Amino acid sequence: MVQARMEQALQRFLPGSEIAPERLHCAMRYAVLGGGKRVRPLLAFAAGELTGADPARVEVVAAAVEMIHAYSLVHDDMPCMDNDVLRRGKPTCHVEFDEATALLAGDALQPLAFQIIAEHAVADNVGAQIEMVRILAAASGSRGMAGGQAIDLASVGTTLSLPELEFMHIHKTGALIRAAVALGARCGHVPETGQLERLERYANRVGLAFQVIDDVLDCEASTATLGKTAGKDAAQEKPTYVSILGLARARALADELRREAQAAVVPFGEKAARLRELADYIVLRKF
Ligand code: GRG
Repeated sequence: MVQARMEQALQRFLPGSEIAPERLHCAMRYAVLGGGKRVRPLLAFAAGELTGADPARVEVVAAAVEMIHAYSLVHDDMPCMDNDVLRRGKPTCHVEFDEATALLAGDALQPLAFQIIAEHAVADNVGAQIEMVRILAAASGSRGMAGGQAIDLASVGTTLSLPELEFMHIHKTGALIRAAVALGARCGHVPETGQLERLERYANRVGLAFQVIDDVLDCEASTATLGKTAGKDAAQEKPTYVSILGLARARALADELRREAQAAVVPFGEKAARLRELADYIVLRKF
């Protein structure tokens, strides 16, 4: 099972809590281990299945993506951003430790992601491996996730059009999801251009569907089910798919995105079965 395998891999890649500086390493482990749906690793493994990738390679890139994801959650939860106290059913990192330690834990998780990709042979040649580092860097930076977060912070209390909302989420949530698929696939036989385009279309639709459902669940699910504070978007006057479309149309949009994602990988046949299943999971999930 991918989740169990990832837990073991992440345990291994993260510095032990007995290694100095112990408090920082404890905070990094706290942020990454023992929680989370591991959606991005699941996507990386499914994309790797499509290209016949060695799971030992996929494990490395999936762990790297998950470290970037965990760092983003730690920073997002801090008082200067979303200011939340609950994440994955536990106190957020800055509540459990302190703000400076949480900031540093995020800061240290980010380079560790690139370090593990650099230290393991995840591709057949150095050029392909550097390209994988580039993909993760671009997805995380100002024209990827961090840029999307900046747009998100600036949008509080404003109204966004649907295309503006989509632009924000293609960056904030979508960039790392697309990177997970791209990196997982590149651990195997590098797909031809047409195949890569299909995979990118799949990842783009799944990334948006993930966010639409995140917005829906923020309205419909409880804090206990989500393991994070529910109802925050409305309380903070954030523009969301639900605030723009309403619940029913937001769900319908997620379903349309799911069907588009699945259609994009039909030509791959059985090799894409896991990717199609994950599109279902992302839209039908309850938390
Ligand atoms: C601080 C640079 C920086 C970026 C933060 C990802 C992000 C950007 C903020 C998280 C806040 C949020 C609600 C984002 C929308 C969707 C999302 C990424 C949810 C959390 O991801 P899940 O559901 O979390 O995969 P788990 O805990 O399951 O890993």
